Amino acid sequence: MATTKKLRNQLRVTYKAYQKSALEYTKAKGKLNRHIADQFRQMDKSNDGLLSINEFMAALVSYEKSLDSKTVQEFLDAFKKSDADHSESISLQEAIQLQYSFANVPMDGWEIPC
Ligand SMILES: [Ca+2]
Repeated sequence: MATTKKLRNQLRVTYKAYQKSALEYTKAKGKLNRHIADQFRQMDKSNDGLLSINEFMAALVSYEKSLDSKTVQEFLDAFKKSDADHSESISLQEAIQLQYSFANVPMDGWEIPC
């Protein structure tokens, strides 16, 4: 019986830590999603909910002042990697998905950040 009580206590303590971590994980996802959504909306000059290659490059050129051919190629590669469905544009979901991929975190579910 002592073992059962000990294991039950261990389960309770671990569950509390799990709940705390789950809450922090949810908050971290929300912060990242909102940040990417804000950046995305600033880059989406046509307000169609998609980033064209022109919008993507224009935004990155404004961030990175010293552009050489290597940097431009890196931007083009980033665009291609972001455009998961090969539609020649990036959706907000694709933009967020890429960040989860870089963070090595699975993207479980999708909701539009507010
Ligand atoms: Ca657009």
